[in-house]
Amino acid sequence: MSFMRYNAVFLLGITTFSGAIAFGDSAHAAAPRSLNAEVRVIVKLKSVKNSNSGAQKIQSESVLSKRYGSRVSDSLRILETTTASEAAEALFALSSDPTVEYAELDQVISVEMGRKKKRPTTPPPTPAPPPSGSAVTLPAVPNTLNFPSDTKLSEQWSVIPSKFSGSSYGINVYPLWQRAVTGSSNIVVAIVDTGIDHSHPDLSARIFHNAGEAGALAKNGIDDDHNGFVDDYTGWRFDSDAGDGNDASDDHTHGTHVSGIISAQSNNSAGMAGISWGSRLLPVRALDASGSGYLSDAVRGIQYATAMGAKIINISWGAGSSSQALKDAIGSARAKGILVVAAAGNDGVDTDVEGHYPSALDLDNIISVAATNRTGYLESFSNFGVKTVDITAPGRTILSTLPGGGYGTMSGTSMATPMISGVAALIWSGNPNLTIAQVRDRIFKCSTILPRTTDRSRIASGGIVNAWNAYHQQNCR
Ligand SMILES: [Ca+2]
Ligand SMILES: [Ca+2]
Ligand SMILES: [Ca+2]
Repeated sequence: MSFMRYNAVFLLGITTFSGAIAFGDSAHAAAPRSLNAEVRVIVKLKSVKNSNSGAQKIQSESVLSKRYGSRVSDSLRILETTTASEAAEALFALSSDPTVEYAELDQVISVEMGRKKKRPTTPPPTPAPPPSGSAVTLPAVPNTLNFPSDTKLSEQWSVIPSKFSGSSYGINVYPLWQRAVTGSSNIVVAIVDTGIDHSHPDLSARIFHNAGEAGALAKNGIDDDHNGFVDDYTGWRFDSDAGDGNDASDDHTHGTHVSGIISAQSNNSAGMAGISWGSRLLPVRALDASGSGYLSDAVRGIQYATAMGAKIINISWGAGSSSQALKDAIGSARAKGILVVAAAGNDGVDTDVEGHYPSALDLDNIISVAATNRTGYLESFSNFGVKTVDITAPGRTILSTLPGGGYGTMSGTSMATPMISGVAALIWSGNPNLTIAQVRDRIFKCSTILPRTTDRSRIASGGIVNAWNAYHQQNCR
């Protein structure tokens, strides 16, 4: 067992707030909870048909609970001990138990929100520099940004044409919007994060609701669709500490910010524009108001998103230790054709050498994402790795939604990751039969080449995501 080391998992955003933000101070000032993952052991039992002993068949649930911990999902149990040494003893014993497939320590996951800065002033639109890298010719547009009609569009450097942003290294999604490629409601993107402010005016119409718990069924205290979750009409909160529940709202900031980047309501004369504003967001809360939670809760969140029919799962956090439970959950998502987009991390390190998970897991349904800035350079905070980091996307001074109806900018691989989720949602909206491999190929091979050779040597695809190219499979390598 190599899971004894304490490892924090961090949400990968660095916040800079702007505009009127209506959430309470406690939301982002709360001290991390005193979660103690060192006393929690994640236990996976062998399935009965694979168990040589068949021991599970003859053991009652009460016996199983006592020995292996309480069942928290179809495949996982959590054995809670009282001290770290007890947990270590339990791990040792479980490692030779023929009924156990594996056991590992749980991990604490917590938000990393440092480097707060003053509100940046929005630069006035400037003439674009000569195009470099991208061979796509933007269509002629009026010299004012009047489509989509969102009032903060001019602050979104990564999605507007270079003539307005002054950068040739945005994601080139604007010409798709002009041709009415704006995403399909059939594509559900699960946000496994701190929750979503589902009443935000730029998000409320974009939330996926469970039809099996609709109307009067949403509050009747009954699991009407028999999926194991009572009244999960608007997502689910996985919280081993405070208790699970059907309130997946966001009293931090991070999950709401990630969500807006993907599919904030657009062309509604208000706020911002999301990349794939026709697609829908499934709120899966696994981190709380202090930005802390257990990895096992996030694993359960991934299992839930898989069961609820998500096509894409956005993971803007990471762990320092590998986890078989995490790998299993993403492997099960793969079997259902689900793409997982994962942040490469904000440590400024090579994750080929220093592990970061799930971004560096060896699964072909994971796209790991580094962060670039408006000059197309890899950000100094961004992790990299020519084997473990696939692609880059803008992750510096990104405007998006915040709880309470607000907007603000954040920087981090957390913000670059939903750029890829949004572009993948657009690709699938117009090409629903593409496989994960085909979508990955388009995103990697049809990307804008990173302008610096040093950056190209650190990223597998060597590129910045280019939505137009990927959607049309043009200008590919
Ligand atoms: Ca239910
Ligand atoms: Ca119900
Ligand atoms: Ca809007």
